[in-house]
Amino acid sequence: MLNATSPAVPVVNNDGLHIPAELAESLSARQPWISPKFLYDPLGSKLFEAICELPEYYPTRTEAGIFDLHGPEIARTVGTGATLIDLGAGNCAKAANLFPLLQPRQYVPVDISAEFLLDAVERLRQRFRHIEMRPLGMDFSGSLELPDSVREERRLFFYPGSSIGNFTPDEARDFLQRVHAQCGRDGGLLIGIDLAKEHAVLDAAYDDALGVTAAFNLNVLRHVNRLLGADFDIRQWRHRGFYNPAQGRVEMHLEAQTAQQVTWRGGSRRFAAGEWIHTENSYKYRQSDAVGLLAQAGFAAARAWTDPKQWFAVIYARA
Ligand code: AVI
Repeated sequence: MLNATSPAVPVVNNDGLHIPAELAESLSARQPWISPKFLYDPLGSKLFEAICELPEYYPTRTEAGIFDLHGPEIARTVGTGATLIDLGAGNCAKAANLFPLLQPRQYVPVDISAEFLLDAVERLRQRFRHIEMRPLGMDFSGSLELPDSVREERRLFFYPGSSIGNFTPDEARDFLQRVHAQCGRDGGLLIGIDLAKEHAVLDAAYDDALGVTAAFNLNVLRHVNRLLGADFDIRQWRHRGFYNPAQGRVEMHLEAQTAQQVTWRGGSRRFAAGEWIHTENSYKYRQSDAVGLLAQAGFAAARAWTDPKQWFAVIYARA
């Protein structure tokens, strides 16, 4: 079990003392919600890996296609030999695919799921012995203070997969401002953005036939049971995932199948049958709006690459 003193993956900004209070508060709200960061315990991270393999879940494949097609040009644009800071690195596969092109001097994968990250980095170290790797187990959604071990020269932040869509646009701008502040003078950000598209494509991507996304969403209740000492009965809840056109986002919720009382350390709540817990938003952007957001966050000139269907964009924004 990793903890804050683990030498392999220092866990920072992940103050376990505050997590139960944060969860108890969001579950007690008039419209209950659970932060999407709690989707990523070790099993949740594995389920997300499986989602990325699903035929319905196009973002991972589409983004990889953009890198396959435009990789050399992207590398020429962003340059080589940088400190590559991979936000939400997960299994590190996306960054690792780019190592031959980007040739990072130092690789800093950052993820809230520290155990999962450590396993991935151990495997990666065998393959890329010449790259210095400094994994960080860290919840970077609220603050992005990097330790001194992260080189300051030529910081290239990598934020693929359109994880930016899991923030509201206001939160996204604030987050991008924090990234910009950490970039340094000659740094930049290489970011993946899921673009607005046909609603049926989005509905299928977030409610797949095999039920993997349902398992990913329901697993958050198991994680909450552990973190909060709660007694959610997973069988009493159902996954909902769909595009909300009024908000320009996909939403995930969990719907109570029966009326029930859920208890946790220091609190409890009654859920009516049919009541929803909101677990995730995934905003879909127009490319011009995404570029505008980056500009608002302080980034200068941006270059974008997209796929033939214009479903996804990879954008490089210079600090
Ligand atoms: C991590 N993030 C970009 C995913 C998304 O598409 O919003 C998480 C996800 N949720 C359901 N499926 C995938």
